[in-house]
Amino acid sequence: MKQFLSVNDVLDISKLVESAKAYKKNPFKDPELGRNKTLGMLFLNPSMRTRLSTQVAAKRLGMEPVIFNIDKEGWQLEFEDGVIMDGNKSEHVKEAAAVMGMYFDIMAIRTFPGLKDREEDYQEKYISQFVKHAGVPIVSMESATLHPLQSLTDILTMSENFDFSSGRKPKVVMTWAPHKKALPQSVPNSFAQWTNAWGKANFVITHPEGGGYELDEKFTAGATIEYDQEKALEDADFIYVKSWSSYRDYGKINCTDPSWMMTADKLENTHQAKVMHCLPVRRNLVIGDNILDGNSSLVVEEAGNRVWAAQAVLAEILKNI
Ligand code: AN0
Ligand code: CP
Repeated sequence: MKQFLSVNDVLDISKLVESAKAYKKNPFKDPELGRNKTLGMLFLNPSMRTRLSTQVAAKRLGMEPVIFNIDKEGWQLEFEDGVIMDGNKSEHVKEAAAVMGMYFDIMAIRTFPGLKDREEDYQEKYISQFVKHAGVPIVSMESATLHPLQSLTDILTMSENFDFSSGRKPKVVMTWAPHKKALPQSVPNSFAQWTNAWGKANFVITHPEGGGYELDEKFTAGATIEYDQEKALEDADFIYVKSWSSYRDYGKINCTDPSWMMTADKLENTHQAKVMHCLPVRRNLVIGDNILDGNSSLVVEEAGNRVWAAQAVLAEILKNI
């Protein structure tokens, strides 16, 4: 693997999942793979899980991770081409990325969307400039439109929690939930893209009708869209809860209806569905206490799996440099 920006960089999803499972069984089996290699981890936005799990994964492969909170500790970067830099931006990404590429063997980057200009966000203006100018493999730690380390983790978590030998496909339902803040579409886009590419589930997406919550079909094509949440959840094996801002009416919060919150009573007509969420989650706004404190929730186990997904991805890239 030469980079990890989306599922399209993965040759064989099942193999990558198996590799993650092998690291889960034996975290220290490849201590030499990353020896004398440095991972630069750049944060333009906050993170807990991605930062810590990727750092732990890198160390277990013998790599040295270096963290740079560029949003707080670095010079403000200019990303526009051909501008006169007489404002508050001190350095252009062309130099900054090229210089960091001199220091690191692999670079991992977190950069959220602005949620103002859809075209700009969906062109992945920020991460793509690092890909262009850094000259080293780039790993997405959540970009403007995708979060592949999260999605690989989610596929791993589902594959561990379903008996595929039954011959039945799991029903996976991704349901929208309300939120106070306008959130990126990255996690749901990416979950849809990976679940479709994985091909081992019957995949349904449910969100309010009206308000433009339909996601980019580039990622969702193949999934069934069902606007009635109750109907969507029938016979579900996995319920993937996520809040996102409107895609069609870009970046807007057009629905705050609390009846979309995921609560324990909604599990009644499911196949004892397991509930997933990427975290951080706002309790009793997105998911109720009666799920998060009960045994249908997979959220902590899921977050724990982030380490193995990151280790599998870094290992694949290390084998190629
Ligand atoms: C972010 C999001 O929805 O993309 C990060 C999730 C991993 N969530 C929040 O900002 C709450
Ligand atoms: N799920 C996830 O990516 O969490 P962080 O934002 O804490 O990294």
